[in-house]
Amino acid sequence: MIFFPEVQNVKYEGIDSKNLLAFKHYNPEELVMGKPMKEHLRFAMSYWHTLTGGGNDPFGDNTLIRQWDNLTPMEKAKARVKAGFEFMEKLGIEYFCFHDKDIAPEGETLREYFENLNIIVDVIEDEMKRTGIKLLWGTSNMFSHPRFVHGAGTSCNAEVFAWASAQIKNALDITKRLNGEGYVFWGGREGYETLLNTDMKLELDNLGRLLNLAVDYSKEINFTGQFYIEPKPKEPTKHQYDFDVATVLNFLKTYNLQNKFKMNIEANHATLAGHTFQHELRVARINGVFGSVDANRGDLLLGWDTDQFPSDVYDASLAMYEVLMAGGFTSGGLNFDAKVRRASLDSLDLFYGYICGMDTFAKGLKVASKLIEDKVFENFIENRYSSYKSGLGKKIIENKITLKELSEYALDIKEIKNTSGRQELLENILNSYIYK
Ligand code: XLS
Ligand code: NI
Ligand code: NI
Repeated sequence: MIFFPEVQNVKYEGIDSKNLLAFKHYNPEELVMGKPMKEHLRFAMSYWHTLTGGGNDPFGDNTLIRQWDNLTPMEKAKARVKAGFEFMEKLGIEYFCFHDKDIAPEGETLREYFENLNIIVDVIEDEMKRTGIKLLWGTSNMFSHPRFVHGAGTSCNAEVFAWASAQIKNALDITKRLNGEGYVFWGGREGYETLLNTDMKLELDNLGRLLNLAVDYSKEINFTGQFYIEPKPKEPTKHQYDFDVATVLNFLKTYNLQNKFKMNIEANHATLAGHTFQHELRVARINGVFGSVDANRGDLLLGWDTDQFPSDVYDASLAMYEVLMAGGFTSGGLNFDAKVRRASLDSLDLFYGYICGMDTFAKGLKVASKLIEDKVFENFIENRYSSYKSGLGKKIIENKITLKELSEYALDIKEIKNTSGRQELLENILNSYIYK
C-alpha cells in the first residue's frame, strides 16, 4: 500500500527551482568542509509528531486526516510503520526516533503492552533492513498515561517507579535490538506543581537512582549507544527538574552520571527557559556534553512548546555554528521534534514541514561552515581577549598572581581604556554570510 501517492522522491533542485516539493539547499551528497551534507546533518524523523499525533489541543480533538485513521489499534500501528518508512524514503531521511508508546498500543497489562511492542518492532526491523534507515534514538513515554500523574522516577508512589523501570528496561532492549545509536531521557512529568506536597530531595535522588539503574542495565545487555538528557524548563509540570543545560549538568555531577550522558537540546525548550537555542548549545559545547538536537522552533508570542518546524535561517546558522564548533554530530543528529499546525490537515503538509526544516538547516550549515572557514568570530574574539595573552592577563589565567598582587598592580593604573564590542559590525557580517 502507498500512503503518500501525491509525492515522489523529493530531490535537490537548487534555489532557482519553483518546485515546492524539491529541496533548494539540501543537497545530500554535496561536500561541506570535506563531508557530505547528509553526514553533517543526520536528519531524523520524529515518530510521534509525524505518525501518531492527530492535531488535538486542550480545546479540541484530532483534526488531521490520515489514511490509517479508521483501522483497529494494532493494524493502525502497522500501517504507521509502513507510512513512516515510505515518508523517510521519499525525503531521503536516514534516521528516526521514537517512544515505546508511539509505535504500539498499551494492552490491559504491562505484559500485553510489551507483546504488542514486540509485534511492531518486528515490522520496524524488516523495514529498517529493506531501506537501510537507522534508529537515532529510542525513548520511553512515561508521562501520557494517568498512572504517571505524579511523575515516573519522581513519583511519590514506589510502584510507579517500578513500572517506569520496566518500561525503560524494555525500551532499552528494543533500542539495542534495533541498533539504536542513542537513548533519550526527556523529563516528562519529572517535576512539580507545588512544593507544599513535594519532597524535592527525595524526588531528585530517585531520578538520579533511576538513571543509574538504566546505565547499569545498559552494561548488562552491552548497549553501547549514547545516553542523553533533554532539558526543558516547564510543561507539563510547572517546574521541570531538567530545567536547562546548566541545571542538568549540575544534576549529572551530583549523581555521578556526568561521563555517561550528553545533552539532547531542543530549540523550543531553550527559548522556554529564557535562553537562545545557541546559548544552550554553547553551554553544552564548552562543558563537553553536546550530543544531539531536537530541531524545531517556538512562537515569539506564545509561552508554550509549540514544536513548529524550523524556518529561521538566522537561528539555524548559529545553531550549526555551535554544532560544527563542537566537532559535529557523532552519535547524535537533527531530529525534527516538530509538528504541523492543527489546521494543516493533509499529509502533504508533513512534506512541506520537513522540506522547510531540512532546507533551513542545510542553509544554516553552509552559512556556519563559511563563517568558520573565514574565522569571522574566532579572529574577532581572539583579539578581543588579547589582554590575557601576555603580561598581567597571562599571569591571571595561569593562576600565577595573588589578590594582593593584583591590588598592587591596580593601584598604579592611571586610566582604563576599553575598546568597542562592535556588535553591530558583527551582525552586519553575519547577515552578509546569510545573504550569499
Ligand atoms: C517534549 C519533548 C519530547 C522529547 C522526547 O517536549 O520534546 O518530545 O523530545 O520524549
Ligand atoms: Ni524533544
Ligand atoms: Ni518540545
